[in-house]
Amino acid sequence: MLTRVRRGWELPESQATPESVFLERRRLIKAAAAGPIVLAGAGLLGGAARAAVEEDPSAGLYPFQRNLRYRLDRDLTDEDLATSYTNYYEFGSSKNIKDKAQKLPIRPWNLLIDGMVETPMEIGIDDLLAKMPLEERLYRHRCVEAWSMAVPWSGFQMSALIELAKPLASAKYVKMYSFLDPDNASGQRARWYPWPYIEGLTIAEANNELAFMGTGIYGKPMPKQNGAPLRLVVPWKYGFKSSKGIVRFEFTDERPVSFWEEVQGREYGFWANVNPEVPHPRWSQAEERVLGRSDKVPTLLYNGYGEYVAELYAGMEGEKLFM
Ligand SMILES: Nc1nc2c(c(=O)[nH]1)N[C@H]1C(S)=C(S)[C@@H](COP(=O)(O)O)O[C@H]1N2
Ligand SMILES: [Mo]
Repeated sequence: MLTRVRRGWELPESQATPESVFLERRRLIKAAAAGPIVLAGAGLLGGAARAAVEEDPSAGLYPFQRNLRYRLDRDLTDEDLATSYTNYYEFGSSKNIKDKAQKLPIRPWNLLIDGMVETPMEIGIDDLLAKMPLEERLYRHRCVEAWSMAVPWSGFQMSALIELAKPLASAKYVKMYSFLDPDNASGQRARWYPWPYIEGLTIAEANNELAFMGTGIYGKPMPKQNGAPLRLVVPWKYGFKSSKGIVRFEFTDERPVSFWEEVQGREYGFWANVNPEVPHPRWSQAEERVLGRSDKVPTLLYNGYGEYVAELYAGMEGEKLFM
């Protein structure tokens, strides 16, 4: 009989018990012990392996300790699927952009934090990682195209970044800019799109405990096709709000117009909260196709995260909260 030891992030949620935390810790300790040997050995590695180590100096930080507060109601999506069926229009409009995305250089990667903040700053991704409270979270992800997945994200709570940025009291929104690099991102040579990709949240949304900055997935650094080295993860909103390849956080008192809102404002709005009862103008949002499964499951209001976020929208009935 073939048996295989599952790693922590492969455990279905039903098995994510305190025991898995213990096993996770043991694995972390082992990984830490192995760390220096791996690094010392890097000098002996062949060119390709050495290049991999050099390109992502954060690799040794993974995996992060899982935060068990965030639970799933379904199994994790297969890693190969979640990292090969991806939306990233900077590299084209198909789901199969994995190879093209490898062209994007992700070091050095500097983040600009500016606008209505106490002191604007520029910080390299690795310096930022060193300052942030790193953890792993299991979240559902619901694309506006009615497919969904459930994945372990590595990263940090966005509120820690807001705290570092120190926005002024007058700032109401954080506007996120993704990279602009048409030489390496073939999709950005399509001039009819308003590059760079822009998204935004209210400061209250960004400070909600669910708002997460993703730096990795499945216990490893983020693959380029999933938005390395830094992406947003806001699981109660349609997937397009979760910008990949972010380079700038601008604090502002003006509501940002997001990429898809500018492309097609009749179909995509600023809030984009998940709601099965509000159809997209061209299709129903009542159900979703779970990647890797053939059946469909009902979509939940706020993608099932209402207990965390519904209060953010109290008294906003006039707004188009669900598109
Ligand atoms: N910069 C950028 N971010 C993006 C997109 C994009 O095209 N460009 N696509 C969005 C959409 S529509 C979805 S569903 C998610 C997909 O994330 P995944 O490929 O990691 O599943 O990324 C979002 N972030
Ligand atoms: Mo999406």
